[in-house]
Amino acid sequence: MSLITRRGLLLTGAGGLLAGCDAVGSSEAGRDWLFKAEAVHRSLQRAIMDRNALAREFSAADMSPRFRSNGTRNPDTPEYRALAMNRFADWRLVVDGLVARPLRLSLADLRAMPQRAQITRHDCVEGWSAIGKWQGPRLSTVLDAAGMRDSARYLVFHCADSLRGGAYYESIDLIDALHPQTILAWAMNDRILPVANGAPVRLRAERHLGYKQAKYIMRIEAAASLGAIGRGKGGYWEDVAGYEWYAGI
Ligand SMILES: Nc1nc2c(c(=O)[nH]1)N[C@H]1C(S)=C(S)[C@@H](COP(=O)(O)O)O[C@H]1N2
Ligand SMILES: [Mo]
Repeated sequence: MSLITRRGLLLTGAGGLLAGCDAVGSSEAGRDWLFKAEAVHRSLQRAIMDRNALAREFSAADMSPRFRSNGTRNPDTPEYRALAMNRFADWRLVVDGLVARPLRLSLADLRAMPQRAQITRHDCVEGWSAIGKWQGPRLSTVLDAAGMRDSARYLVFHCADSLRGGAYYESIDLIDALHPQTILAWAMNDRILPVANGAPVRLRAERHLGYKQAKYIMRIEAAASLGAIGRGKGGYWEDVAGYEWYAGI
């Protein structure tokens, strides 16, 4: 119930405001109303929501025949092209910031860790969903290896691509970072993750909307706050378009 209502709000709210042609969103009063309704929903949802609850998992029969790509389809920088040419053998995932042991992990390192696979539904605020299968180590396994410091509150995902507003990045808090379904996916639908969907590794934080699922991850930074990163709102779309940082579903 809250899920459907919330999603409805996100679509008519954020989408309408962005497009600038939504009847409610285009008037000053309507805008106030939308933001107030949003805030009420957010606090209600937080009050009744178990942050550790699992997102629904589906069976292989439910998988979408095709999982589309959205946003960047190829970072297409000289650095990324060189990495892709070599099938990401030279890529290293940097894990740094507020950690005891900064890491540089290869794809082989990530594949050697205990793996989790999950078939889940991805929901994009632009109005489409797809069910896909994801596999990779849990983010918590990687964070355990790095040893997070007590001062760490957020994990920031720095991506290889840039859109018009600058470099893509995203962030989540520790509850989501340690959630069992939060994984660093290097495989999708039983194949190596394609470039269009975020190769070599993307985040799957299954209790969140699509824009939180950072693709093309180059670096994971443990941070005490988000204010000094990007334009301070915790993510690319949060910074440039006012998307909510907490995009729980
Ligand atoms: N680095 C990066 N991550 C990203 C994006 C992007 O443009 N760049 N788009 C986001 C959005 S809005 C969605 S819906 C999903 C799309 O994932 P897909 O390309 O696998 O469909 O990735 C998210 N993560
Ligand atoms: Mo999206």
